[in-house]
Formats: sequence, C-alpha cells, structure tokens
Amino acid sequence: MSNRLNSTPNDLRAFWMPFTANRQYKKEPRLFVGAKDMHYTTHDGRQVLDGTAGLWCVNAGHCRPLITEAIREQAGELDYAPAFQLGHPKAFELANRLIDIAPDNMAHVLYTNSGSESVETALKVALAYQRVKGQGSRTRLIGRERGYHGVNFGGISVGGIVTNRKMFGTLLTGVDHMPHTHQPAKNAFSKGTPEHGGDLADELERIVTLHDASTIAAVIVEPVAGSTGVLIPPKSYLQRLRDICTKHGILLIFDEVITGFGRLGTPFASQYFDVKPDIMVTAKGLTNGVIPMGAVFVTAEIHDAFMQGPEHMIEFFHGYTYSGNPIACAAALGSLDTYRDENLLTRAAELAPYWEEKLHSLRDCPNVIDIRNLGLIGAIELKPIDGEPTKRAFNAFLNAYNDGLLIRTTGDIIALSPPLIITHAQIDELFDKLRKVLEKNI
Ligand code: PXG
Repeated sequence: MSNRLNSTPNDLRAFWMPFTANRQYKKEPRLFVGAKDMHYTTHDGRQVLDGTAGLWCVNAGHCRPLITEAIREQAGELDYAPAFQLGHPKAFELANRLIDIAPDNMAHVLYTNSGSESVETALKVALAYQRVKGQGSRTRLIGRERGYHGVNFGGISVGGIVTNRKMFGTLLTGVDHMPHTHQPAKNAFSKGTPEHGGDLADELERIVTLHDASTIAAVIVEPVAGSTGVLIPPKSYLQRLRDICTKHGILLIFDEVITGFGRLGTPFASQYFDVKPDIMVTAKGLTNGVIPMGAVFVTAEIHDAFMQGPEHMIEFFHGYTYSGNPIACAAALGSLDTYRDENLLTRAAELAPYWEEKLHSLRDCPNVIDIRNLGLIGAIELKPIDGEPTKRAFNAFLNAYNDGLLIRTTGDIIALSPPLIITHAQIDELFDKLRKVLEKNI
C-alpha cells in the first residue's frame, strides 16, 4: 500500500505525463482549471484562446450544454451496462446516427475508447475479414512514413514516426510503408491541396509488386496527416490509392481520428475528397473530446462476411469492457446534436477561405519556411535552430501560452486546429497573437 502520509495534494511528481517534457513542465507547470466555448482558464486566472481544440478533439468548443447535460442525465440513469452479450438503447441509437452522417458505403460501427484502440480494431477487422473470406494469406499491412496511428503496437507498426517506434523492438512483422507526401521543394506555401506528389500513390503499386497482392490485407493512411505536422494529400493522391487498392483486392483504411466530425467542412474527409475507404477509424470529435470514445466504421460487405456459422457463436472475438459505454454514448449523442443544431460539420467550409488568407499572411514572419492548410487546419513550419531541433517551435508554444493562445507543436512545426465555432474576430485575434509570437521568436 502506498504511504499516503508522504504525498501532498499539489505535488507534481507522481504523475508521469504523456508526450510531455516532464522535467521542463514540472519546473514551469501549465494547468487549465476551467474552459468555456473558445477559451481555457489557467491556474493563474488567465484566459487562453484555444487554437487547437484541445488535442484536435473539442470541435464544438468547451463545456457545451447539450453534452454536459447528456452526461449528467445518463450518469444518474444507467451508469454502466456490460458490453458483451448485452446492450443498452443509446449504443444502437448512436450507431444509427453515425451511419447517417458517414460516407454512404459505411453500414456498421464498432466502439472503442480512443483513436489508438480504433486503429487496432480496424487492423484486426481487416486481417480477420481476409481470413473469413478464405484469403488468409493476406496478412501484410501497409502504412506510410510519417503516419500517426496512435501508440499501441499495431498503430506504431503501421505508423511512420521514428521517435514513436524506435524504442519498442521489432513491432508487428509483415508491415511495409509507402513514402510520405511532404515535398517542400515543390509544394511550399501551397494553399489547400498541393499540386505535386499525386504520383507518390504509385509507390503502392511498387510495394504490391514486391510482396504480391495475395499477401496484403490492408493499407492505412490518414487522409490528412496531423500529428506529423500536417501533411495535406497532393491532388489525386487519395483517389489513386483507392484505385490501386480496389484493383488488387486490398482494403483501404482511412484513419479519420483528426479529420472526422467536421474538420474539413464535411462530416468526414472521405466526403471532402470523394474517396470511399472500406474501413474508417474515428475518435476525438465523436464525443467532442469530453469522454474517451472511438468508433470504427465498416462496409456491409465486411460486416456480412463475418455473419456465418452457428447463430449462438460469437462472430468476431474482439471488444472492450467499455465499448459503447452508456455515458460515452450519451456524450456522443450530445455532441452530434450540437454539431447538427449549429451546422458545425459544414462550418469549416465557410470559414476555410478566411482562415487560409489569414494563415498565409504570416508568410513574411521570421523563420517561416512553409505554410499549409485545408479546412480548419493550418500548419506553419519553422526553420530549426542550428543544432537544437524542435526548440524554436517549443519556444513559440511557451510564448503563445504566456500571451493567451494555445497552439500545438511537433518538431519545428506549429499546428492549428481550433474549435469549429471560432468566429472571424477570433481568427483575427489568433493570427495577431501568433504574429507577435513569431516576430519575438527569432
Ligand atoms: N490516429 C490519428 C490519425 C491520430 O491523430 C490517433 C490515431 C490516436 O488517438 P488517441 O485517442 O489514442 O490519442 C491520433 C491521435 C497532435 C496530437 O497534437 C494528435 C493526436 C493525439 C495527441 C496529439 O498532433 N492524435
């Protein structure tokens, strides 16, 4: 038993924080104690404009009444129901509501508790699908360099961010990676989808030729890569991936954890690009980030392939204690109601031209080597300080935080993804603040 007498309530040591510079943080802590709509309140009583929707998840803004009420009510009515062999009404209602806004080939939903679990679920569905279809030799999974698919073993195996992979041994076997699509020499300062690089999709053909299609189960990509520092797919790239997958009987998985729920001005990126995956991975905006939850969408063809054998038998040996947790479902329904009532799933399309103009106006700031955008996403790539990679962007993050603006940084890239309720005046405020930070940060 821990000796409680040794701990003090405000001691920061016990919590080993995720993806955090723990030693720096604990010397100079940054805590949020409240939030409303577009703003956080810090422990020292300051307002911080949320330029990142938390971690790309608070799409409707903070502490929205329909969501908080739904959670409160559900907690008092049905707190938990076993997820296996039993159910509760909201899990079914939510699945139907999700299918209503999904790309029209999506027919069924599996629940998870995070983006990482959604990725693992999607990869397992893909492998098992090939097997139930009698194509058990299709075991390979293809990801992409610089891809981010969460932090679990399947996700880091198909992912392509070296810092997230290198400490963890051999990972999943039978995984290959397509090249990333970042070509700053050709595409720097592109507005929207870049002109060059659609042909990089043909690298998938090369990989298929190397391994043979009969060994490949699925390809997984983020339609817009987020965590790596925002890489917008070049024109025609996603359609070409789709065509190659279709030609070779390979499943295409879109990881829509950050693009899902309105980020590009359509409910999902699939609809924005008019490219349909076979499996779609989501989380984050599903519950507005308020309760951990993810959802994996699959086509009828995939689902139906499993529905065979004796009816009393479990068709797919997978699921979590908290799959479709009642309070999570209530939070998701409250989020969908909010998105619907305020037209938030399409609002980014209206804001995108103004957002793009203001974002690209920072081009003349010191050390800016690229700016990219799509929907309500923006990225500003900075020239690294010689010998101290990541420091310039981290300094910008600290300065912005101290000046009342929340930004995200990865490497030397600043990523922006505000709640979809942001106003034009708040877009002005965000970029005015950021300009001051960049001008100071040389
Ligand atoms: N897939 C994608 C595409 C993601 O962006 C995950 C899976 C994993 O989700 P969970 O819920 O397990 O974290 C993500 C998560 C950032 C940032 O600042 C991005 C994520 C998480 C935290 C920070 O870019 N993406």
